[in-house]
Amino acid sequence: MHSKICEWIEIEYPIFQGGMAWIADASLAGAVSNAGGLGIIAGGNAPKAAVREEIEKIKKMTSKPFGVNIMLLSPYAEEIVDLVCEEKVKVVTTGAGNPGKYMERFKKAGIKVIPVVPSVGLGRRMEKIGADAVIAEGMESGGHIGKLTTMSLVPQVVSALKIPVIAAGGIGDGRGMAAAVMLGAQGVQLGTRFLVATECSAHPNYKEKIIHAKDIDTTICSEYLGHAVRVVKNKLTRQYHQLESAELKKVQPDLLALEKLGKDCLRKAVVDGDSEYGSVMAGQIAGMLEKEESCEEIIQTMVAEMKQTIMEKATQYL
Ligand code: TUI
Repeated sequence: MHSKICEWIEIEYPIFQGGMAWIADASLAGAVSNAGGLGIIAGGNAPKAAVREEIEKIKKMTSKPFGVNIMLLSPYAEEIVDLVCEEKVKVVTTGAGNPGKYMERFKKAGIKVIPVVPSVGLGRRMEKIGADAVIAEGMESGGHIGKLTTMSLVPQVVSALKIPVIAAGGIGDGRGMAAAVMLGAQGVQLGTRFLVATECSAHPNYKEKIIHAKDIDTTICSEYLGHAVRVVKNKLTRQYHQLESAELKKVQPDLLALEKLGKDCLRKAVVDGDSEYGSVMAGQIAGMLEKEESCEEIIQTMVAEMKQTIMEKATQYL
């Protein structure tokens, strides 16, 4: 497959695995890279030593390229920036903020920087300060999301920028990948689909919750606190929305009570397997997923379906 992104990063397929906090470890990222995609280790909210351990593990698993995602809301973001520069990681993706103040350090270390952007404005700023590509992520994604859908965001970012655009959000199979290509994307990033990979170490209850989810089973929480997060509906989200509507009626909202409910909930779901009172982050394509599969199977199926979709569906209009 000849995508600019593949040539630059030296990967076989333009398929990135999203850098999901608590989930994207060396086991998952290494399997994706070995299958010809770009595996990405999540910095998440982890400190430098923990992320360094994952980098050391992945280097033993694969000689292929991999990336590290820096979640910019993390209190450890600064030290993860140091780490990726020290380790000369090939690709860094960033999320949940503007990586502008770190750009010079990334560039000096020879790192390719691919920020996630939820809008054309941030995309333009990123291109101006030297980003190598951007990931345009729609609000169909799991976890922290912006306001636009992939269908609206991707073509607008593609038109506004000269650098390559990777599409993310709502892409769960080869049809979605074909659609992203039609919108002008040079590649795709998948989170939820890789969450149910056999090599993904998330708790079996987490995976089961996603596999059982239907199309309408995700919801958005935390908008009130400024960080919208898409998760699978459960007892926690019902409690959260109840509390949120009660708080909104008060003159002086008790933000702390809301924060308490959100705190530590992702770890509770991923590690402890509490899929009812934990935060089961997943995208809207959760309803498409029916079984666990290896990363190799996921990537091969995606690519075959994408080619078939383009051949069968797109060429009929020629
Ligand atoms: O970052 C993500 N997804 C995430 S991060 C995460 S951990 C978390 N948990 C609770 C609250 C907040 C974070 C779980 N999922 N995706 C990439 C992404 N980046 N989505 C949206 C953005 C984004 C938003 C605003 C990127 C830049 C941005 O810039 C604002 C600015 O400063 O201009």
